Amino acid sequence: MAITQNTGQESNLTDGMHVVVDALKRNGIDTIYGIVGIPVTDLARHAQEVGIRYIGFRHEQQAGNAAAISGYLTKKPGICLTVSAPGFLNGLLALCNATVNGFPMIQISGSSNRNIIDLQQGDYEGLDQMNIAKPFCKAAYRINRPEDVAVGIARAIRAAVSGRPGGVYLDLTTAMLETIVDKGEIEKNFFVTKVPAAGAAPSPESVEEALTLLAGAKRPLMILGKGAAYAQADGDIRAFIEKTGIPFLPMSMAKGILPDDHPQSAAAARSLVMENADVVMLVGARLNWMLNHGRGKHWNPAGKLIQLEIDPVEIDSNRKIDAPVVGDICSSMKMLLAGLAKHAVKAAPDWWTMIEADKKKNDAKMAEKLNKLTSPMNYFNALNAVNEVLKNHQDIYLVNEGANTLDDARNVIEIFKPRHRLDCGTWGVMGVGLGFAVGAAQTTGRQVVTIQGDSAFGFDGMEAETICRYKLPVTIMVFNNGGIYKGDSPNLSGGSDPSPTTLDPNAHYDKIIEAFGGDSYFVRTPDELKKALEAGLSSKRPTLINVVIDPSVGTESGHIGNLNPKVTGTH
Ligand code: ADP
Ligand code: TZD
Ligand code: MG
Repeated sequence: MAITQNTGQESNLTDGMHVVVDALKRNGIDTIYGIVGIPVTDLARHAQEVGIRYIGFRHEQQAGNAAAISGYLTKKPGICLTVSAPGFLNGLLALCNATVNGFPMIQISGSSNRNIIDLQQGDYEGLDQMNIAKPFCKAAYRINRPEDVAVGIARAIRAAVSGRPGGVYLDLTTAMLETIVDKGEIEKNFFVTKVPAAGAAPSPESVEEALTLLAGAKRPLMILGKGAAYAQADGDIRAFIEKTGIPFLPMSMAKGILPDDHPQSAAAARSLVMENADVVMLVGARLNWMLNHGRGKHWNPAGKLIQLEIDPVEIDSNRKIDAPVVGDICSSMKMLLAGLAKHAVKAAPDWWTMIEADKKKNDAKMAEKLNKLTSPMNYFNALNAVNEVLKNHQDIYLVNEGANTLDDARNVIEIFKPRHRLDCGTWGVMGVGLGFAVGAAQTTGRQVVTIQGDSAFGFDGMEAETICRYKLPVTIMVFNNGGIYKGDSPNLSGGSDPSPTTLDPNAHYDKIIEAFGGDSYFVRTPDELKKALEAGLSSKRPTLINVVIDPSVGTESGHIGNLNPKVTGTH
């Protein structure tokens, strides 16, 4: 397909591809993340031509991750563009991950013509993409005619952002992209989608019931999840917590809705508050595996539950919810806040006495771990160095993936602003790091820091080139302990092959960014780490720091070793 050059002569005719680009632009899409090839190369070119920023990646999964995190940060669907079959499949993991996490994104993929695919006649990069995408996304649509572009894009945007947000697949056939149409005919039926995600209010009765339950509680607790962060109800959530004195626990990506050093954070007394709370209010957090399904360890079986949730089907999914508040958290929090005038909701002083004592004890234990120097470094003294620097840069966005590198950083690195911690999320998936970093840098215009395990970095590390090519202010930290969880596991055969969890502890990941013109550091001590991080942040240049971590200090599977099968047999 040739590039259509602007000849200066107005024609009444256009084609499906131009109609798609114009429709994206008019629907407020300002960025496309993708990889080009047949049949979407010109689509990216023309998007760039009309002022949409196009960011070209090295692997579609990362383009998809960038789109997904941009959707999470903005409540507008991020767009990932892929070529047919293999490119489409490479993007699919990110689309599915977005759906699982509730991030709005649209994967737009070029596809082969239906006549060849449907008769299975063997096309170049031929695959029945829409049917393959369906189980992995929230909705899938195909646009077969240019006159359907406005409707097709409206459907995709609505599906991505309404209700529980998620990933949408949009299939564009080659035939549609090259169909010639009259501009006037297209314009007659063109529209831009309005109010794609209406903030549905909960029923006033459900809000009353929740407040009555909370007012009767002796030991109330609020658990904030990434649905609360996504909703951007930051001010009302904070006001409700501060007015009622209720302790709160943030889930990983909800850190920063209130700053981690807020006096009402119960993060340092997590087990105690979970075990003793008599009423727990979940705000945009599912009772999935991350909360032990609301039962067993750390849950008070006699406790009552309130759940603020947009998806009615989520309620009672794991355990009875005593007071469901189904609606958009923005509306729900406003109504709850207004209801405080009538309901005396207040955390009792003796609840806080218990919490304070536990926090003090646990904080002291943690301080000891953080300040104990070792050589080589362990996760705690290395992360402490990072935290001391980042405390003075509260605007930066943090991306975090790995096992120990993820779990320990979640506990050590303080987050002070909403949506400033982006991580592996609901699936614990590796390979989101640099895609998220690019998406966050592009979407927010701010600096991004990543903390990635050496294994995690292996899944997305080539995007260091993308970061350098677009000159993004990203500082990558690779915590190199020479392995998955640990670098010193034995090969059970006694042979010389590395063990299944072993990677190279002597690897110089820092060299990778040098190939693309970025700045590199190799650090062995907390002081060196601090200096390197400060340098990366002040230069605002793409930077990679290889952080040497003791291969022996990691824990199998980080904090979730209990999820491994309990294998007791022998050969
Ligand atoms: P976490 O992993 O932080 O616990 P989850 O992803 O499990 O969070 O849960 C987030 C929940 O928030 C999902 O069930 C989702 O439907 C819900 N949610 C997302 N956006 C909103 C919103 N605007 N209002 C209410 N609930 C929301
Ligand atoms: N593949 C994918 C896509 N996601 C995964 N989560 C895994 C494999 C399995 N896995 C984990 O759950 S954590 C992890 C893998 C491979 C890497 C842990 O090693 P790391 O971190 O170097 O990133 P630590 O600090 O060594 O624990
Ligand atoms: Mg590792």
